[in-house]
Amino acid sequence: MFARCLPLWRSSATCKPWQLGLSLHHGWERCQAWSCRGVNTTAEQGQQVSMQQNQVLEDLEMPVARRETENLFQERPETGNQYLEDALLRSYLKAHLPPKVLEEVSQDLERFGNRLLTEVKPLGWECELNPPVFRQYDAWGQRVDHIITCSAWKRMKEISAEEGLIAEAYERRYSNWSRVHQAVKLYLFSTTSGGFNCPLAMTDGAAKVIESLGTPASLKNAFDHLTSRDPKKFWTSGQWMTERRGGSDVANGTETVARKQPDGTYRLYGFKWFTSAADSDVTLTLARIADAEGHVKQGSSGLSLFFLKVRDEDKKLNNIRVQRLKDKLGTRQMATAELWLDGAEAELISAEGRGVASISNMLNISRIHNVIGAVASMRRMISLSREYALKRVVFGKLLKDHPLHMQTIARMEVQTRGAFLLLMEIARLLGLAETNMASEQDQLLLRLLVPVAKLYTGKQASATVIEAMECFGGQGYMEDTGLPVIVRDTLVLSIWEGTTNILSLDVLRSLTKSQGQVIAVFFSTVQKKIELASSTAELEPAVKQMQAAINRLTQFIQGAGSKEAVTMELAARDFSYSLARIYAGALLIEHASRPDASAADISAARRWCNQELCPVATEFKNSSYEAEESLMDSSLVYGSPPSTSRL
Ligand code: UCC
Repeated sequence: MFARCLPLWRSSATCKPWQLGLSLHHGWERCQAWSCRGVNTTAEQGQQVSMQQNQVLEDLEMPVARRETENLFQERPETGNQYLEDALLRSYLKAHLPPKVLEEVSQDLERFGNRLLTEVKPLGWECELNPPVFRQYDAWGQRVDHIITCSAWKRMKEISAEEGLIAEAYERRYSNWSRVHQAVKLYLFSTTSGGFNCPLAMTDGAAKVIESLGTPASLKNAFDHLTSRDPKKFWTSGQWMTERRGGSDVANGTETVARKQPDGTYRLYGFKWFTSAADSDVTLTLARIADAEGHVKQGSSGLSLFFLKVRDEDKKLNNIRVQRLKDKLGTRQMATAELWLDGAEAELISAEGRGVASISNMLNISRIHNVIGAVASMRRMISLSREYALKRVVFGKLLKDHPLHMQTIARMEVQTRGAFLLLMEIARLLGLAETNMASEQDQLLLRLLVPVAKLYTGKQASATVIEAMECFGGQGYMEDTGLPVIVRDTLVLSIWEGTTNILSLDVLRSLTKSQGQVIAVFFSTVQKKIELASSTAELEPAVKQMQAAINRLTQFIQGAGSKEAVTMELAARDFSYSLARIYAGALLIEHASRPDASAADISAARRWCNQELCPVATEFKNSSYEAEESLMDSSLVYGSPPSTSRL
């Protein structure tokens, strides 16, 4: 059938009435008549062709010589209120929030959606056009190290405070639902924020660390600033973790030394190689405390956590020198700098040697923000693609009437739905944990799902935004459409806050630390969620696929348990992907089991479950994690058995 269709479809595709000298509408009808049923537009769909499309087609009918210009004119895809246009988001909130909370939150989100459209979006573009500038010396040769940001960036900071983008999570006016409310606002804000989502991620992380330390008196003022709704009072925080020796192996790469002062404060000396949002007011950072002889302890247990203000009351840098701004592929709106700490005054805020464990509270929050950014980018690109498909005419019909094009967007939609529900699940669990309503199981699940979701959605987002860019043809590649900005800014999501492999190892860390309890909770939760589908016949195939995946995952875990530790390390990535796909599948099934679930909800769950849900079991069966295969990995990379001296 397909083979028969193809030449006909191709002839339809190349049917250009103006070239044939036919009346356009007759030519159009002929194209229609040639088309294959189910592949091309039906007569009924043809009637829906808008006035706008007719206009486009009439323009094309005009002989070239009479056209004023031969430029390519296309309609700009315009989206409306992001909250109102997001059916999945609205149905999620409706399904989960208590009615009173839903009413208030919906009103806030609708209002915020309008503000994003009218006020924030143009500011975001201004941030892109006016990236930060570094001025090292003033006109008279004085070293000043000024990072100059544009007015729109400053306005983003004020708007973030006014909207309570951090405050919402700490005021907890909606109790355990406050985190969901905050996450949704950040999700809506993300792609129009002009990169301001980055400082917000770290600000939230810093507030979380301070709160988890019991908000000590010395940090109360900082906490109030970080969680303020007053634009004049609101502070943002940095997170200075990366040094010259790299950003992953923090335990061995951190060289910064902290020297204790007679008044009990510390002075930090070292070089921070990658400090995002370097214009922030305060920061958290790691350093090794030197003893009386100046010796420091190496490794993770030598690291402690410090809080410091970047500038003093007179706006002078706190014994910090800016070496240069980083020249990044994306997130260019935001100043990332290399900084020398040359005696920066700091306060020790963790127990000595507990730096990594203490900053992990910040990492987990900024990783959740990373998930927010990933889902937001996917949703934004799909919204724009969807809108464009309603306007763009190719081969005689709107893109939306090309089934292959719709299939492409629908596949992205399924991925985005899975990612979105993962995000909401994490926000829900975090909200429970922060209001003492989380069971031990909830807390374990949260610990597991943060790295799982971060690593998985980061990859999904990169793939999705690139696919979506293609939906605009060459226009998607044009800088001034704004689409490449979203693509660039998305590509970092699988890198910062821990790369995919580092996060996969963190998944293993959560297993080891809980002595396997996290995985038991994972299985029981997934099982409960898919049982909800028992009365929805259309979900039966999806449930079967999930059940099979769960069995395969169980077999893998049992099988891997009898192997050397290297097996789990080699399997970490595939294992994490399996957890992500199975858990997102369970969430999609849960969402599709609601009495008022739509056909699209059911279809999304079914389609999600059609993919390979448990890649780790397949690769285990292929012996991919055996020692010989590991050696072969190196041979494939280097062309011959690797010499130990070179590696
Ligand atoms: O800073 C960066 C850019 C900022 C921009 C942010 C913008 C985000 C915007 C998003 C919006 C769109 S990038 C910096 C990125 N760097 C990282 O993410 C670090 C990656 N490396 C790791 O995560 C490593 O795996 C380390 C640093 C955690 C490994 O350190 P250790 O010391 O070798 O690991 P240990 O010994 O396993 O862990 C030390 C302690 C343990 O606790 P105890 O001692 O009680 O057993 C661990 O359980 O820390 C605990 N721990 C954790 N706890 C480690 N990780 C975690 C965790 N994730 N959650 C809870």
